[in-house]
Formats: sequence, C-alpha cells, structure tokens
Amino acid sequence: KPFKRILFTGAAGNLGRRLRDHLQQFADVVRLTDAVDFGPAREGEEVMLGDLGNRDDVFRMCEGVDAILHFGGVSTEQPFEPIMNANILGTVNLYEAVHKLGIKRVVFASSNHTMGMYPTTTLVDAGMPTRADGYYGLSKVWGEALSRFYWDRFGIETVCLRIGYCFPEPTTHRQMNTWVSLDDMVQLLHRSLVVPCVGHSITFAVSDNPGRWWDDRHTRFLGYAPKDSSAQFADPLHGAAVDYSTNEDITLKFQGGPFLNNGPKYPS
Ligand code: 15L
Repeated sequence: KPFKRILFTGAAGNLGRRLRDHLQQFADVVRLTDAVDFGPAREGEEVMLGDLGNRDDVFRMCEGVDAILHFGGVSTEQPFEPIMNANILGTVNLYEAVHKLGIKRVVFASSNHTMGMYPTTTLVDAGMPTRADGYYGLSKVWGEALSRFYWDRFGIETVCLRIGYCFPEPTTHRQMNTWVSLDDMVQLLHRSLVVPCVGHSITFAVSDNPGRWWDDRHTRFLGYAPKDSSAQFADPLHGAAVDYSTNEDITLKFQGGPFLNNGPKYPS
C-alpha cells in the first residue's frame, strides 16, 4: 500500500459514504473524520469527530498521517457563515497543520462550481480564470488558491479535483454532462496519491461523457483515463437538443446550473 496512514475528512458526506470501502487500498490505516457522528470504525479504520473550523480539532485529525484526502466542509450553496467556518477557516487550519506536521500531499475536493459562471457553450479548462457561481464555489476557489500558495512557498503538493456530479444515476442533461462514476473517482484518487511530482494541479473529476464542458489537457500527466460514460444511462431529453446559447433560464445558461438559484440575493 502506498501509505501507512491517510486522513479522509468529510466521511459522513455523500462522497465519504460512497468512497469509504475503496480507501483501504491506499493505506494500512484510514482515519475518517467528520463534524457529525457516522458510527464506529471498521477494521483498518480510525474514526474521529471534529470541527474543521477548530484549529485544535484539525491538528488532532492530521497528527501522524502521511497524506490527506480533504473532502470535509459545506458541499452546497448556503449562507456565508457556515461556509466561512468549514471551508475558509477549515482549509486555513488544515494547511497550517499540514505544514507544521510535515505532511507532503493533499488531495483537495474542489468543485466544478469554481467555474459555474462560464456559459454552458464554453469549453472550460483549468488554465482559465475562475468564475465561481456563489459563496460555495468561491470557497473552493479559496481552497485552490491557498493550496497553490502552500506549494509555491513551502513545496506541499496538492491535487485539486473539480468534481462533477458524483451520484449513482444522472437524470438531467446537466447531470449527464457532468457525471463522474464512483470507479472513475477512485481511479482519480489513486492517481492523485501515487503519481510522483504533482506539484499544484487542478483537474476535473468527470467521466468520459458525451458533450463535456471540461477539458483536462493541463493534467494529462496524472494518467487519469475514465472508464465510464453517462451514455450508459437513458437520455433525459430523448434525443432532443438543448439550445443553450439563447436560453434565458440561468440554470441552463451557466455551467453551475441549479446552484445559481441559491446564491447571494439582493433586493431588486
Ligand atoms: C458540488 O460541488 C456538490 O458538492 C455536489 O453535491 C453536486 O451537486 C455537484 O457539485 C454538482 O455540480 O452537481
């Protein structure tokens, strides 16, 4: 196994619960953490509860680990307060711990919502400026920028995964386009952990779907080769085309989709 002990934050979340059984291949001991109770440890696991916004909790979580899969934090558009605590302060605490404890590599669960204000007619790659679609996407932009600073200044490696729609079955056109299978996600975690010299990298976690909005040309060196495609699911549009360019519905016009309905609101 590549590591003795790894930390996975956010074990009670959607991805935490789905990935849990696939993490053993990466380390002798998998330390799972979350802010909310998710039951006892199984064989080869350690369980810890803690708040990412609490520095002491985060140092405790990171103590003695060789690498981190940072999936903890708020995962949807919400008021700024909870996002500030878990995603902004949480990443500050995490990287301080990573630096002080000499941990060499982090895989950061970023999101496609860092780019959610790009029109659905644009092919996006990781070299383009970020265009977040709300506080949640902005907090992921912060995590990407913070991790880049820790690479530039201290040589700590991070792979930022801009994850798409990782649920068992896509049912809307957007979900079909942005879907990532669990197996492809696991492959990407594996590549992100074992490929030597990843530096600071940003890549899209998406399967080989038809009509993708995202191009991974900057991170081919990771050797990620998606095996799945949403083409295996029934087409929600039954073959009909969507004319994105003239659509006035913001959830169709921009890549962030339904997240755009929940962003900061101002009186009109
Ligand atoms: C995300 O970043 C969310 O965490 C996830 O729950 C999905 O909704 C995904 O984006 C998406 O864009 O579908």
